[in-house]
Amino acid sequence: MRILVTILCALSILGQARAAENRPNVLFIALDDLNDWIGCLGGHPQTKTPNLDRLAASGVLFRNAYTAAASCNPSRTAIFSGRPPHRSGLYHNLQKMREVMPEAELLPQYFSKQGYWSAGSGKMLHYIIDPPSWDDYFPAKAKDNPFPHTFYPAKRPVNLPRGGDWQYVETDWAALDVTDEQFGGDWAVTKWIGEQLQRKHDKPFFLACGIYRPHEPWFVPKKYFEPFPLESIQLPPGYKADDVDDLPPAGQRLARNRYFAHIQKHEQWEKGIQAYLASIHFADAMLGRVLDALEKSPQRDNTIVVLWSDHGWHLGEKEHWQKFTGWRVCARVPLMIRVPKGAPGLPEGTTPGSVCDRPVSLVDLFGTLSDLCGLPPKPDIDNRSLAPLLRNPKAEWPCAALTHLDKPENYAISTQRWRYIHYAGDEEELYDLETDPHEWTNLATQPEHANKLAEMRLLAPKNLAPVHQSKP
Ligand SMILES: [Ca+2]
Ligand SMILES: [Ca+2]
Repeated sequence: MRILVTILCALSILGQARAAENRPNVLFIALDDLNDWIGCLGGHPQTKTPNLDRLAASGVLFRNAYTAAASCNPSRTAIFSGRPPHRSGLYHNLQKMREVMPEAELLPQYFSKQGYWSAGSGKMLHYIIDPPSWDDYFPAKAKDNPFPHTFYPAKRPVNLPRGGDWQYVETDWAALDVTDEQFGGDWAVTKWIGEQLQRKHDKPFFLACGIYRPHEPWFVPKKYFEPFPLESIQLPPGYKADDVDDLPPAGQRLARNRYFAHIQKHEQWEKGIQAYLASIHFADAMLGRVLDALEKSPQRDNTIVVLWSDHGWHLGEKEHWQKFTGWRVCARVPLMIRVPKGAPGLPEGTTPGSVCDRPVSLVDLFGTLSDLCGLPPKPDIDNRSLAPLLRNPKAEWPCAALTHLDKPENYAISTQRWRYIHYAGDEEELYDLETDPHEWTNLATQPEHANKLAEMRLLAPKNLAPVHQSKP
């Protein structure tokens, strides 16, 4: 009897191992601070992103994907924990993830426990690795530093003078006289990721590639500046001079941060745009190295590829420079997903060249990947899966996407056509994307839109978690 039980146990373990072996790999790629200035999203006419475009063309491109939060830390924490800010209480960059959610099992650890090898490189969480969540990390899991060595000019700032203590030290731009290899940083990250894709694995992998550009500073090798001569630079298509006049006071305060005025004062608006385009072009080239490595990999036809950015970025739209806002230029993100045939949650795989306009949130990537890979749903999160949209991008989708700003009462809600922004004190904005894709006309105060405004209010999140306070 005991022998029989032992044999059955062994067979069961073997069966589980075999099920894990047949599961698809996941290549999880993040870019940092990338808005819609990529070819296939059409955000800026001069941008050069052949590799983002080829990845989008090979799977499903989401054109109405939104971040759960408009800054790095809460956005990334929501993606990795599957819990949005109004459930976790993590709303802004100064909060420490492990103080807010000490026990949370993050995406890579969840995959690891299900038989995957989980590894990563570069920025995935907010300037930490969180070592217990991973089986391996480059450059050094033990040091909890996600960044390989990166070249920096000796004398700083290079171009944009410091405006004061309020100015982020990395807001600066320059074409560097170095090769990609000498620059290091994302080049080293993508080299290591490429090596992992090429080598043999005895388990399926969850491999996370964090490309840091176009995050500031906008320093990249000079060849990436060359396609964008300064005299040719076009201003952001979403800029309108008197755009903030129809915003409520909270919106106006948020819009007019000091950066854009400072950059204009020093006549560097075009230089900044040029450097952002160059940084995107560089990030795209680094992505190309990863996609090329996957193409040559024995795992090519058994790997799900997901690419996202943690939030968008303003370059003068609404007199704003940076992030932290609820407008579409900041809340909307690139998202593309390619699923190979045979994935448990989508056996037919995705159809190349698909485009989806349904409003989706990055917080659903956790549930989506569990579903696609045939893992059990995680017990303590919503587990909404985007698989129905990956199967049919025009499928009915009764969900709106929620984007939080820095506190519970400040948020934006996105449906396919409408956008609603709410600030503490019940100040509101309403936009119709069908007639106004750049959100130039705030309809919240116009009586003929009162019904739509009331409809959007009904989508507001309930039972908002307070901002989690660290223990003294
Ligand atoms: Ca970011
Ligand atoms: Ca306006």
